[in-house]
Amino acid sequence: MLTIHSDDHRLHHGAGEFYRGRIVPCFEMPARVEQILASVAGRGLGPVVAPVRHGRAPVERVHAADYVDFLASAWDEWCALGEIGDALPYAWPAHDLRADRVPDHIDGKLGFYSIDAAVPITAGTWAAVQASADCALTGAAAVLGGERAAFALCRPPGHHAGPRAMGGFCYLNNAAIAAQAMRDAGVVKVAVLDVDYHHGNGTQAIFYDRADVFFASLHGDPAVEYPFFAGFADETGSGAGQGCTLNLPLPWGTAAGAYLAALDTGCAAIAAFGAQALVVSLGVDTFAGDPISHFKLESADFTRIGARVAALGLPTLFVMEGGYAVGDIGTNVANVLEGFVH
Ligand code: SP5
Ligand code: ZN
Repeated sequence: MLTIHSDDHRLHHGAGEFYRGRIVPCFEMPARVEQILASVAGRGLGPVVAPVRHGRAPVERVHAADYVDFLASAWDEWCALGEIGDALPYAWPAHDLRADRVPDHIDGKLGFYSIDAAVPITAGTWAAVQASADCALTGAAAVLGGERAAFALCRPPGHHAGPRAMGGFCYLNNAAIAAQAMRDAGVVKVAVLDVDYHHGNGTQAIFYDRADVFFASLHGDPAVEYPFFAGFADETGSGAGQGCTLNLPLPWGTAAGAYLAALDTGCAAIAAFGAQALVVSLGVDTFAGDPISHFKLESADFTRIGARVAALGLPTLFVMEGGYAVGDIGTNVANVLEGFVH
């Protein structure tokens, strides 16, 4: 299987994120990708190639242009304040506040264009974010070109980023950008299967009212888990997209048996939808040893996930999302890919 990877991910390394009243060191760190790359190479999973630059056009097929402008200029606007640390938001247009106008000041923009304070912007963030999207787009092109599957080793991740908002370590929604690129290349029906521990609220929002992209997600119950405000079972799509969103929230402590049963439900729905290509939002933060999550999958279970995804028989693009047990992340990701191939 082809892996697409860029060293530019290292340009994004936030110092901290806001959590329970304190700034804590970022869980989403460059070492994650280095570990995955080492495992992919060690298992002999196939060639690793650099991404091709695709520019803003395919990004703006799923994100608003003003949001992309914000990401591109946020660091410079922040530095103009004289700040030397990372940019982080602290005020949001929630509930009855004015969400119909974009603030002029960067502090206001950071809140307007975000859903939480786990998205530090550093000097190299925009370069890394673009490279991450390019990995997904290059992977999509490979699959469109006839590859059975490809693995976009994206960092930063993407599935919490909506049309006009960053959040949960995500800036551009790499999986959604890739799925849209497949649509634009003529694939009539595309499915996104999100197996990250957290609900892919951004991906869901991007495709919620559409009948051409099916979104299925297995995740920690948002009643007790980030992102808290999306991912419930009664969210099933709207308008033409009614029935094209499937949320499978699972309780804390979920282990392989219940997880794989839910995965079968998700895969059956994707098959029934008639998808012709598949994008997998691949998070391995479902691992029992993950420091921020509460599922109980063991490393061997990831092989079984890969095998079940392969059984769909679809051209498949894996897009890297979360997973924070840095010592095990390479093993777990390689297990999914190996399970798919064998
Ligand atoms: C892509 C992805 O997996 N994003 C996850 C964003 C999760 N944000 C909430 C983090 C909560 C951190 N909890 C720390 C627990 C330490 N014991
Ligand atoms: Zn996650």
